[in-house]
Amino acid sequence: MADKAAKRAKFEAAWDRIRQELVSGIADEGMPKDAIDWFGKNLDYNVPGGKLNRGLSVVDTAEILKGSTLDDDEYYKAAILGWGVELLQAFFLVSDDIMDSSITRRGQPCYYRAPGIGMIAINDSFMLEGAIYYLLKKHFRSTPYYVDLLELFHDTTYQTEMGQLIDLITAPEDHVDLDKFSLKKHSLIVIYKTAYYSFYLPVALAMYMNGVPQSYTLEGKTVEPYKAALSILIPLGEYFQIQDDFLDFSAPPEVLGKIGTDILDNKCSWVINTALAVVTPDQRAVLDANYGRKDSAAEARVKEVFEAVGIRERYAKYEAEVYEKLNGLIAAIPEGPERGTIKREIFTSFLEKIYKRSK
Ligand code: DMA
Ligand code: MG
Ligand code: MG
Ligand code: MG
Repeated sequence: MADKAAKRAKFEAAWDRIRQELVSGIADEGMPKDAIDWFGKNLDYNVPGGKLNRGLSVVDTAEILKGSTLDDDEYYKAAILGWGVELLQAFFLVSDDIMDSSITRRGQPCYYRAPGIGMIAINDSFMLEGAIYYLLKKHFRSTPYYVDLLELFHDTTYQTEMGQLIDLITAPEDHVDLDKFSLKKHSLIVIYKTAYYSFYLPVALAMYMNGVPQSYTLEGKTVEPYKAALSILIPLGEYFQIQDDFLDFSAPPEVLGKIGTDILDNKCSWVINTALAVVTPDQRAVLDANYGRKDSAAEARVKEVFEAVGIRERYAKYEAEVYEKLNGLIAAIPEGPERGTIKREIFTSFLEKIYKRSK
């Protein structure tokens, strides 16, 4: 398999072609030049600049399932699905940054804060979502799995929106009540807002594209491959969002590409929940008085408590344990040499993309 940089370059080259198709698509609708240019800038600002873990996982999974290199047509199809996930991610991030009052993303101002954009970002986020269905119709309408792709994108989008809803209403701006938080609540939030679209979606898309059926028999046992995939990818996604929460508190913004806002935003993050479980009454009083206040001095006092209870060591311990646990779950997946069946490498390849990440 090609090395990481070459894979990324190939996937990015497919984006140039997809971008061209999308821009031509709105030109064909008769949109004026200023609208076509605006849409092109929306795509350029929001779609290509991320880590591309989600998009690349579609291509990687498609290749693992096929068992050999994808031909040009297969590669482009997988890349369209991969960039579809990246478009969905861009749609969520543009709106998430408005709702979270975030400042920077991918090392530049959040889109709604870029010059001349403002609340037009809301409609631009909808157009990023619409672009997915334009591409699916154009390239997959005549395939037997078109409806599966549509349903998967729709269902996953709805699940993510439910997750964003519970994330936001658990973090009211005007009323801090740390008693409302728990690791159980956190788990529900992150499974819905992150795990389905970031982990299950890319793998399931590649499975549909490769004709993986709903069930098959392996060594006399019935396997339900989409359910088996979900049973690994949901805990994997939970781990990924716990990393996101920890990095929000701990990572230098110039490495992370974004300035953390979870403490100011009163978010029910892994960090606050882990601290709440071990604080002294005095530390708890500091958290009650300072968490979720739109004030950087209050934020600094919260961070001091996080350091004092050893959040960094607790996170390192969590990461080591969850890595073991996930590898155990992956090892238990039934696997055979047959084509059209799932392989453990799909999941190890995804896990290795995120293990010990620093951004
Ligand atoms: C991420 O939640 C979830 C979605 C659907 C974007 P978040 O606000 O923690 O993400 P980030 O830290 O990237 O703003
Ligand atoms: Mg956010
Ligand atoms: Mg958010
Ligand atoms: Mg975050």
